[in-house]
Amino acid sequence: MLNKNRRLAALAALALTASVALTACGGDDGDSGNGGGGGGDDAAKITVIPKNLGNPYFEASTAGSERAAKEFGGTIDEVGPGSGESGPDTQVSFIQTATQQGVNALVISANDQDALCDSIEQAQEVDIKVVTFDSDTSCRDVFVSQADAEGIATKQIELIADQIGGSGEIAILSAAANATNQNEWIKLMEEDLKANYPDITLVDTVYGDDDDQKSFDETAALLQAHPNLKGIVSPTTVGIAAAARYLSTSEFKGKVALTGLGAPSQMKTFVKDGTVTEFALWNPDELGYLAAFTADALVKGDITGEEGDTFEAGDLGEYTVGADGVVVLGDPFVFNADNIDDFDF
Ligand code: RAM
Repeated sequence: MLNKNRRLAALAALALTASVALTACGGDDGDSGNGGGGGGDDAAKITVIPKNLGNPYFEASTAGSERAAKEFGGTIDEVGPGSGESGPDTQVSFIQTATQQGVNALVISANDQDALCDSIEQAQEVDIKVVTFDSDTSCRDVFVSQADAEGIATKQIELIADQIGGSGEIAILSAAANATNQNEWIKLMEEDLKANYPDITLVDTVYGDDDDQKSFDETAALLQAHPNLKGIVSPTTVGIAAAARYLSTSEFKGKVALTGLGAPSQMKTFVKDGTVTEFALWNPDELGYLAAFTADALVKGDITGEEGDTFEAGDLGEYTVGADGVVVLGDPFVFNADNIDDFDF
């Protein structure tokens, strides 16, 4: 079965190489100039489905996917649920429509681990390649992970532990209760706390659904419910920005620590005004860039998603598919007052 797939993939790769060679002979100068990438009939058509639209994090990742598509000569179409719509099956209809349209690949940050699988499997049945990025499902060809999940979790606990002096009550303000990525990080953060930080107590975990207003309100409620709270960890760019906005004009500014995963462009003000000292993230533009190159490699048959498969991802260089079909972008990065001006995503 695998061999057959490999043979088919090899044939597809040959056919594509031939067609690329023909296109090249046609004298195209390589710059299609149409924002979502160029490409002729053989160009990979990729539909990108973020968790929701209107989130600067996914605007950056989609920009990265578009940049990649321009380089490899494919097209990107971004569709997805509206801002703050993070329910388990909010992405199903977009997967079904893209399948009917006969795209070559889907690149999805999943709102739920399992709820998308029927529609994803229907897409795979008609040979659409499925890449998840940022937030995984239990069904896909490859998951492009932003960083090692354990590293993401322990980095956030290390940051909050430092900021509260190693002891006291903390709470987590997460995204949606069904989010695969946040739930995995939360589980790993809980384990790290138990094993390594006996003096820190996690008193509450609340969900802002990656909706700015809900995250803001949940922050206010947390502070009211836990008068001894010393810190908040928010492993979502939407949550941490909303929590920072709340804290920055409240009596808790500088008294209750806040860290987690933030986009530097959204956090700059709050680092400068002393609400937040340090937080972490990776580059979402690079994540989208790598996810699109991964989809293209699957479509071309350069990889099948098996451990050990290697492919070139433009400027980022060569990547290898690891165990369970996971490709890891790199390590998380810590932002603070010394470096935040150097970043614009
Ligand atoms: C939000 C989303 C995304 C997550 C980042 C850190 O933008 O929940 O899935 O990876 O935060």
